[in-house]
Amino acid sequence: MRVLILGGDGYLGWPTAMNLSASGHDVATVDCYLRRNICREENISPLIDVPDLNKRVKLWEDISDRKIPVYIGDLRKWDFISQVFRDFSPDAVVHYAEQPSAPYSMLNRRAAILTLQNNLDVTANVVFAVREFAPDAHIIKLGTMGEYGTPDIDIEEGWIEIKHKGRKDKFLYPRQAGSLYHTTKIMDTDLLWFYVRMWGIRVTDLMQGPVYGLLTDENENDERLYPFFNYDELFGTVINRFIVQAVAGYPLTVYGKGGQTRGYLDIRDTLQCVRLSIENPADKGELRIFNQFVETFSVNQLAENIRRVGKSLGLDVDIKSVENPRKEAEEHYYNPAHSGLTSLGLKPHFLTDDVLGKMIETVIKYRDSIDTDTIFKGVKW
Ligand code: USQ
Repeated sequence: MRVLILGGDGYLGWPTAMNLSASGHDVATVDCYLRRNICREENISPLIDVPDLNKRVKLWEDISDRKIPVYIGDLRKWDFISQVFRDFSPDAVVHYAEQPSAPYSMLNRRAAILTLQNNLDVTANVVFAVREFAPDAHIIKLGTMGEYGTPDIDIEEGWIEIKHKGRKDKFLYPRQAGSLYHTTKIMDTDLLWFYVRMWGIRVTDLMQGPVYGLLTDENENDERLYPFFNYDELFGTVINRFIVQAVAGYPLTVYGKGGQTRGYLDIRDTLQCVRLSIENPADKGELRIFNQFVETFSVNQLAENIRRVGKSLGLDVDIKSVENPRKEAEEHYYNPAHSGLTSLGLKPHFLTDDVLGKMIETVIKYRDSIDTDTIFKGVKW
C-alpha cells in the first residue's frame, strides 16, 4: 500500500516509516520539525543525536535499498498538504503530526495555543485533503488513552451503549482528559467522527497509552536509525525517564502517591498496531476505535521494577516521591478493554526484566550525555 506518514520525523513516526517500508509498503514521510524546534527553544535534547529526516532516509536507503520520499513543510498550510496528497496519492494516511506533550501544552499560553492550533488545524486539513485528493484513503489517527481519563467504571473500546428511560443508543465513550494536549485529542476524535458521519470517510482512531523503548527490528544494529529518546520532563514518557534516571543516579521521580495507573506498550508494539490497522482498514463511513496498550502498571510498580533490575546490573537506584506537578488522581480504579488489536493479530511484547535490562544497558552507553538539569523542572498544571 502507499502509506503517507504525517509526523514522520517523530519518536514513533520514523520507526513506523522504516517498519512499513521493510514490510513492503511504499512509504512517504512529512514533517515540519515542530518537535525539534520546541526542544531547541526549551533547551532540551534527546539522549542520542538524531540525524535530520533527509539524512535518515538516505541511511535507510543504503541499508534496505528502499526509498522513502520526504516532504518538509507545515501541514496547516493548505497549499503544502494539497501538493503532498496530489503528488503521493496515499491509500493510507498515518496521522502522528501533533504536538504530543501533555506538560508542554500546560507550560504557558503560547504553548497552549500552539498545541490547540497545530493539532486541530492539521487534523482538519487531513480530512479535507483526503476528501479532495484521496477519498478512499484510510486515516489512521494516533489518539490517546488519556482521552478517557480515569473514570470509576470500566473503560470500553471507544464506544458505549447507554440505556436511558427504556431506550438505548451507542455513543462515543465519555471522555475527560487531564491536560490540554489530551483534550486536543478528544477534539480530534469529535472532528473525525463528525466527518465520518458527514462524508463517509474511513478512520481508525488509536487510543494509545504511554510508549517505552527505542530498539526495533529495523534499528537495533545502527544507532543512527534510533528514534528520539527524550528523558526530560516535557517529552520523556515515564518509563524512558525512569530508565535514564536510574542510569544517572537520579532518584526516580514518582509524582505524588504513585498509584496513577496507565496502559503501556513497547515501541515495537506501536509499529505492529499501526501496521495491522493499515492492512485491515476500517470501512467507509466507519470510525473504528482501538485501545492501544498491552498491560497496565502504576507508577510505583514501574519504579520498583526499574529499581530491582537496575540493582541487578550494579546501579544504585533510589525512588523519591515528589509533589505532583499535575492535577490527576493518584489512586483510582482502572480497567480498560483492549481486545480489538489482539483480534487483528497483535503479538504483545511485555515489560519483562530482560526488556528493562536491555533498555538500561543501551542507555548506559550514553550515560555521559545525560543532562540531569532537564529531568525535573516542575511544569505545574
Ligand atoms: N509520571 C511520574 N513521574 C514522572 C513522569 C510521569 O510519576 O517523572 C506519571 C504521570 O504523572 C502520569 C504517568 O506517570 O500519571 C504517565 O505520564 P507520562 O508522562 O509517561 O505520560 P503522559 O503525559 O500521559 O503522556 C504520554 C505521551 C502522550 C500519550 C500519553 C498516553 O507523551 O503523547 O498520549 O502518554 S496516556 O498517558 O495513556 O494518555
